[in-house]
Amino acid sequence: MSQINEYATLLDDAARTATEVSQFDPEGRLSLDQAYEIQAASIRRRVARGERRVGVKMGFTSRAKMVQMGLSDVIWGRLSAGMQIEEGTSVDFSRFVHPRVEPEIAFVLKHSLDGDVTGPQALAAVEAIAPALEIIDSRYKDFKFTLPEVIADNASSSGFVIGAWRDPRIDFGNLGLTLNIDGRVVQVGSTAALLGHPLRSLVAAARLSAQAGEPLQAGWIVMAGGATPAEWIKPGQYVSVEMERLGSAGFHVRG
Ligand code: OOG
Ligand code: MG
Repeated sequence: MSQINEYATLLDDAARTATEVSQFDPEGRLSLDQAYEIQAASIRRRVARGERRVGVKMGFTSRAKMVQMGLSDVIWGRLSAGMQIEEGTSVDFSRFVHPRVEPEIAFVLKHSLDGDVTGPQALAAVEAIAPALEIIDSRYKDFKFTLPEVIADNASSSGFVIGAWRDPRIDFGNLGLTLNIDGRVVQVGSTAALLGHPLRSLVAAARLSAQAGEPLQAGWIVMAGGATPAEWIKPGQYVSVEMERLGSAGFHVRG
């Protein structure tokens, strides 16, 4: 087995069985291309098990996230249907290693988006926008990793929750938001934290996906990235995002 497939299998097994693994590239020697190859191979394993590809997630698109994780390059990962958690439902804590949650904004596309597009072109392809939560769950011990390692690990993606879809003509460039746990506000932020405007995250998603030979498709979801630092979650909690004008989205963590 090639080393790429070996790491892809290691990470896919870790995600599937909610088991942590040791860092395999603590000095960051793998190239970013190799890291994305590992990610692609690990997602191929999910697809081979019957999971449908449903979109893309962006990472480190806010300063808050870059600072929290100590990395400053925008990264991306692949979303599959198995990662989606129905809004308002419960998710089993045992499905995760050491999950964290972060507030995001999600796009769903009505047209494909190929390569270099402008903000207005990207917006014209958006069917709807929604408040969203991402559950990130690094497969690495202690949630510690280098840039190639987190890319290989599908940018820590584990679950996502999407609230009611809204009209994308709402000006979503600077919407206030809170992350709440059991009704307590634990993070405050704005959609402007995402590269200055979340649309820039969609433009970057279009470029990076096309570069990887997998341009954004009609019907796909794009998660724009965490607008605040992520928070640990625990069994028994109710976690929600409340976003100005767009409403809320939440889920329960079952112990
Ligand atoms: C990597 C994933 C980053 C975001 O929204 O910035 C990410 C991590 O923090 O473990 O999903
Ligand atoms: Mg995220």
